[in-house]
Amino acid sequence: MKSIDQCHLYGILDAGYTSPADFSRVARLMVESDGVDMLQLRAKGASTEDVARWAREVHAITSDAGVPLVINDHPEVAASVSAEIIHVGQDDLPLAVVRKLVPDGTLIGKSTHSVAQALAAAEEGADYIGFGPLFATPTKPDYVPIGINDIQTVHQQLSIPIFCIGGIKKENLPSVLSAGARRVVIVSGILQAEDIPAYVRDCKRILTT
Ligand code: 3NM
Repeated sequence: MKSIDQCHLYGILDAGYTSPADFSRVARLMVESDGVDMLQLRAKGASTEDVARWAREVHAITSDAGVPLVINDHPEVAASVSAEIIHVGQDDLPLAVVRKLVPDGTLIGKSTHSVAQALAAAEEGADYIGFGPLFATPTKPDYVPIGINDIQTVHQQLSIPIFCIGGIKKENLPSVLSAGARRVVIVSGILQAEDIPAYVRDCKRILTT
């Protein structure tokens, strides 16, 4: 199983783009032949039972690939399927509470939308943060983009892994890396690619060379 330090490309299986009936097929495409390093299951508004069922299916695939599975928002599901990571947002439970709901050793990630929130999440004990949205994105339409100017600052101030997110695509990945990013989350770029494994491979190459 990859450790978080080894993870640079973080993919999300998002019910807003992929029908849950297709989760397993798309998860396989995302992790195959050295694909995404981490995979999150995100299904806003779905029931706990549904998320648990999808999580079990997807976890079988990610485990075989040695890729940590991240569950968005549902600590009890992360616990029941022994997912490696739980991810929470600013409006979710405090990390100390989340930590009690998941087995020891489960990592916790938190979404942050400013340098102040990033520092607070690290202080609260997050194992990694998401930092964004860098650019406007239909995947999270209500959020104001924060741009790329704070990427360097946040990397100077934190020692936990920072995954930049929001509007990142293969095409703008080089400029995001030039602005100081080292790790990224790409949602729609991957899920809407005509050839998902090829898109992931190209992004990995840009991230690691
Ligand atoms: N979280 P795309 S931005 C799920 O800033 C999510 O916390 C964000 O999707 C944050 O790669 C975002 O399609 C959407 O822009 C990212």
